[in-house]
Amino acid sequence: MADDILSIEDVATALGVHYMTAYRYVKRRALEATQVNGQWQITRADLDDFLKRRTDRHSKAEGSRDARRTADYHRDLHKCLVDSDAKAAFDVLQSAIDAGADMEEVYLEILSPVLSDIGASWARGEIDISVEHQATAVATRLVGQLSPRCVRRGRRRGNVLIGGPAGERHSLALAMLGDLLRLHGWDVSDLGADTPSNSFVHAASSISDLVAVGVSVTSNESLESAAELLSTLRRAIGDELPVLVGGSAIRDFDHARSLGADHFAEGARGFIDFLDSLSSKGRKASSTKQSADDDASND
Ligand code: B12
Repeated sequence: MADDILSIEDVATALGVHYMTAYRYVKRRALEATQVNGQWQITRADLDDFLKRRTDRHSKAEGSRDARRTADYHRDLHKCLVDSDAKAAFDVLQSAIDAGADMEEVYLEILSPVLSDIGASWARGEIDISVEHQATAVATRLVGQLSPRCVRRGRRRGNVLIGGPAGERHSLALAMLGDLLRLHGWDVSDLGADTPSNSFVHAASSISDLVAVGVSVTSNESLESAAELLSTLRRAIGDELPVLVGGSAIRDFDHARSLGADHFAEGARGFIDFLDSLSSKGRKASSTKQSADDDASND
């Protein structure tokens, strides 16, 4: 490639980010790129332009963030959840949004870490289980209030089915995951936690235009039922449709494989990247088919 034409790998190296992150900038059209013989190419000028816009955006957001940092939101939200004060908790998130946080940041960088801290305090015996339950009830209300904001207008990209295996009780993780996928243009059917395997199969067989299935495992207690669900799904729906396993109880790809999954993704962002890579493969396949059809009709 000429010096001023870069590949996604070059861009990832220049920005110091993972390949998939650079790929996501291209897919979201945040970074201009053109596809030549199936390879993405980025001009150095477009990369410079991307960097400039990013710096401008950051300084604008920093300036308008009324001097409150993420750590302050954590501290305030933590207090509201532990005090079971739903109204004040919502106000904390609203002020983060007013200061420029998007829904992905609110869920992944504010609400989730606070829930994690509360879970850790419970595990260390510092707070009673009743406090954790009340905090969870408030968090559930917050997600209910914020969920309608997790929409993306425009062309729908396909359906994704998510749910937890039998015995799994962490439905809030699924609710947040569903919202984050919706933000990226996917239609999501969320079966919630604790879904019997045959209900999963029923849903997977009845949803049209299904692109992938995600099995969410948060508790070690449901690893066994997750393995059972994965093998039931595989038998019932074949191996065409990708079935991913993820969630905070799944350590890595090898762990996912040991449960019988073919795919693993890390966190909601990993799921989003996985779906993006599927849709780009689909487009590549259909454009290859289109050129094959064109060649055939020219013969
Ligand atoms: C709220 C909560 C509960 C609530 C759940 C309520 C509800 N409706 O969801 C209640 C009180 C019911 C509960 C029960 C239990 N809990 Co609990 N709980 C939590 C807590 C505090 C928050 C969970 C949460 O919602 N996090 C926020 C979400 C958004 O984050 P997340 O889970 O990481 O999910 C994200 C990603 O992982 C990803 N993702 C999720 N699914 C998938 C799927 C795919 C395919 C992909 C790609 C990505 C993906 O997307 C999500 C959005 O970003 C956590 C603490 C923590 N560290 O998370 C403990 C925690 C998860 N619980 C724990 C435990 C031990 C339990 C209990 C066993 C306690 C008990 N003895 O009864 C039980 C139930 C077990 C069961 N069988 O399910 C442990 C789990 C340890 C483990 N790995 O086994 C934790 C970590 C607490 C701790 N520090 O010990 N819990």
